Amino acid sequence: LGELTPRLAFDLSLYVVVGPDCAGARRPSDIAVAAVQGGATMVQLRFKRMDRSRLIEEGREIVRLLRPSGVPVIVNDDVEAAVEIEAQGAHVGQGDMAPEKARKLMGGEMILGLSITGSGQVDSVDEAIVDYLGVGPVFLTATKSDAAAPMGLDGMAAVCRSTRLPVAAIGGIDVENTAAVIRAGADGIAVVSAVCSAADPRVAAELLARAVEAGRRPEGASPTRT
Ligand code: TZP
Ligand code: MG
Repeated sequence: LGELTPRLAFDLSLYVVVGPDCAGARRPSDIAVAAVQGGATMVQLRFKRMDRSRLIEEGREIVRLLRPSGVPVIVNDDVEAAVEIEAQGAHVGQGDMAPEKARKLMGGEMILGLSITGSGQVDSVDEAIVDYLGVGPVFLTATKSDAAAPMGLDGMAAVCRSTRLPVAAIGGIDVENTAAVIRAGADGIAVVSAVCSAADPRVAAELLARAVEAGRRPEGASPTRT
């Protein structure tokens, strides 16, 4: 019967990843709220090295603040924390908890994301268990010190062609290259520094959301007026 529980809806268009590392003097919750005000459609809490009680505390606060927006909050790495803070989902990497185990802990409703760093990892993904793929790094990034080699737009496009799951491209994505990433086949972009290190995270999110839209229009088409 668990398999009949419908998954929560989500939209990968602009997936903003917040962490204490990138927040500077600002609180992760301030950045998360600003990002959503600017048009983020999904928020990930990536609190590497934060002690667990603070993760739970900050996480609960962000879940509470974002609830009225309907934007899902996804917790990186710690599936149990995601359940505990009543986040909408969890995201695991290749070296983290196995998706099968994560799904058992989460139940049928919560959203589960999986990182893909190369096309060889796609075949083994169970599309009934995992809901979306985070694919990258697409470009060189200084944000993740242990990141795999960049796969480039072509590598990312190959992954997109080999899965039916929606793909959020990650790694070195900014307002300049976003449209090309979308044209290459990504359903959305996941960014850390492009929003978290911006002087104004709300404005940064707005510009990125517009760039995603631009990437979805036929090349050369002009934006529709609103
Ligand atoms: N996974 C692959 S690259 C990356 C993660 C978490 C970091 C992306 O950060 P940025 O600042 O958007 O390049
Ligand atoms: Mg991880």
